[in-house]
Amino acid sequence: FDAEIDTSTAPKRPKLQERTDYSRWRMLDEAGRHTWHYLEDDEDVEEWPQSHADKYFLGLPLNLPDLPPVKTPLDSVKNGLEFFQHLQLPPGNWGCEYGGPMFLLPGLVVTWTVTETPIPDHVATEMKNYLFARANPEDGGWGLHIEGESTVFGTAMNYTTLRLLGVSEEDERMIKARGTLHKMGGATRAPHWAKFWLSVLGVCQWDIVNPCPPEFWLLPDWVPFHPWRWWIHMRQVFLPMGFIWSNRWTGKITPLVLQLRQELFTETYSTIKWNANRNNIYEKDDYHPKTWLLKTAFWALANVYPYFRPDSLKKKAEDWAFKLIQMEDKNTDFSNLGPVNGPMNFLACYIKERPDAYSVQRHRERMEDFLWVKEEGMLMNGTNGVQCWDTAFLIQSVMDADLAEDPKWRPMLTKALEFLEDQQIRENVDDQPLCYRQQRKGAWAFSNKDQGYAVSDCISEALKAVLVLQRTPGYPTLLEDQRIFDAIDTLLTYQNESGGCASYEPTRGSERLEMLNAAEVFGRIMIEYDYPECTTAVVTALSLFTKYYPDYRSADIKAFKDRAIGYIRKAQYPNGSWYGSWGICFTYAGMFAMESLASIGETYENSEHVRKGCDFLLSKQREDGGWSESYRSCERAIYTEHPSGSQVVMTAWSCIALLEAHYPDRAPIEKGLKLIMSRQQPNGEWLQEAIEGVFNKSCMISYPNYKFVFPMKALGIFAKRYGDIALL
Ligand code: LAN
Repeated sequence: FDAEIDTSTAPKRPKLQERTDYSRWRMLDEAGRHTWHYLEDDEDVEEWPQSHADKYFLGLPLNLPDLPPVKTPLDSVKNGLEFFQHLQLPPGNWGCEYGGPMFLLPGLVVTWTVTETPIPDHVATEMKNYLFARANPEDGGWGLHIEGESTVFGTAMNYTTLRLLGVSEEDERMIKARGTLHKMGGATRAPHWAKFWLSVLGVCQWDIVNPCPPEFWLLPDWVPFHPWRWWIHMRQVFLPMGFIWSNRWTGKITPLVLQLRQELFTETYSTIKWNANRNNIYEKDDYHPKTWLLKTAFWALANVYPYFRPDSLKKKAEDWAFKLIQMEDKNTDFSNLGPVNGPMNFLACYIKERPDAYSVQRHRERMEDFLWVKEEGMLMNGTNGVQCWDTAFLIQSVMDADLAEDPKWRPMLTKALEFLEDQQIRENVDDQPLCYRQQRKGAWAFSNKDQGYAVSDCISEALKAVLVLQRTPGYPTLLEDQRIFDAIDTLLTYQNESGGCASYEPTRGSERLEMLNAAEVFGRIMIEYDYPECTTAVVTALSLFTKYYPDYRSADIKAFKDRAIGYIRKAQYPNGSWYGSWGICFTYAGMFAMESLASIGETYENSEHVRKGCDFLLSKQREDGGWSESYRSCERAIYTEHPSGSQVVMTAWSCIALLEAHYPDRAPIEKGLKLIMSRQQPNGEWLQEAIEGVFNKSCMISYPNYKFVFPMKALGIFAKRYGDIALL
């Protein structure tokens, strides 16, 4: 391989330290764009002091005073707010780490490496620390997410990442991880995405990657499996992946790449049969085994199609795919939909345009938006933040506690309202039909408007917050009626035939497309599905809207709600529960379901569905008054307790559900709230417990602000309903 080796221009590898100096990290929030900065210069440190939020995120002591002891639910909410207000960021929003998935950093670090982007020492140091902190203690490997057992995906990719960051192969932790990887069969048994990244890096050869031809994008739109019909996360990853795959592009083969070829496999590199390993996958990585149809299609695409693939067609497909990549870049100002397609689009631009092109530079800058520093080190977030989502919930919690009119919280809430005002998406994207985007005018995204992807429930939650808060005495009307109507118009485009709502778009393809799910590690990802949480959030928002604007599109809204409620009833399991797809799991969906049913007047007294829902939740309440649900619930679709006992967040969700249901006996609710209150710290905070969120059934993701917003919401609703009576 000597001829291929190129050491001349390879970027110098970062110098790793044990730790960085945590008093030098700062998080900058520019209108909801979060980036972390390491101040090497002492003068900068003085000029830009660390905020409470910085310290909190970094796990440094805040030294906030103890607050008066709590007796009543509102005492507890007030103490919670007292603490949480310190974490509000200058534009008015809240921030948090959004970690969990363990497959994101590798894509970024491989992209940085092959695009010869220098990795600052402090970044490499803290990424290394995070990855080691999150290695599984027993075997030193990594799983798909932070709570998962070791897989080839997690272990091969994070091992490679650490090597690219400058860790020696002789480090004891690396020896252990390598042993685990080899025990699982080595990187030839990795799933598709890992094979893709390792081929980009030059550690695997492209023949090991199942085909992802960009020609799919040239199919006429009526074709039932055209990518425009796929779930947006799948098609937006498939897009740059197809472009890069078609180019069979590989970075420079450096000595480190050659070393990795020795480290990642159980066989000698030169004897590996790349073709033959395309479908080789370690059992634990194979959450969604490929269907015979997909395997046959792959076989034909790999063995037959190349003989019929004229260069002109290849070029046409690549060009069109690149145009679509450019539209995505333009529409998001290079933020991109998420942390998987972000680095891939970056690489596609690097391949197609000059390394010093604007697109490459801007992508390089945008990578920072995904990074986060916490006490364990630096990680890559699942999105470019949780800004709009968490801010909307915080506003709702304060309103539910009837504290919005208290002058004490007015400045905080006014800022939060200003943030949501600023983040409302005002226009549809350019070339909307051409790049298959959904209407978004008037909507909110989950993170910020730069990313700009509307989501049904993100619109709903933000809208609820804005609607009520700006009608509360003492608050400005920042969104005039037309802007509210824009949000409603967009929201009303989200309904499926079934009456349910999905996430980013109404469902565009058949469930049979799941037969083409090639990602292996995730289930049910190919199309949009109806989600109880999304549907219920939309219903609640529409109900609230009609209270304020009874005349606007009232017939459409009524029809929408009737059909949505039909879906919600149908989606209830025979045992009375609803399956949650984005939070863990039945307690999360139960809360949304009860809220939405309450919003149309259905409560324990008059609804069989609500009664069954309450009975289900009550059957899961624990001795200590709390609820505890493990992420295993999501994988198994059966309520599963978390081994570490009651959890504040799930207890709050269940209490909110029972309160919304007007469950007649307040004793179990009081018991739950007592548990929540007893877990509150003297300074008003709640501590992090088990992970709260999930996606694609198998991958967990953290929502650290849930431990604030939902307990406060539950306590607030209780106080409003029963009075602020002493519970402790
Ligand atoms: C999210 C985060 C937010 C979440 C809610 C708004 C909570 C949900 O109700 C609707 C779906 C949505 C928007 C959602 C979809 C999938 C995301 C974007 C994520 C779980 C965060 C990370 C995940 C994304 C797919 C991660 C990248 C992985 C791939 C498989 C591409």
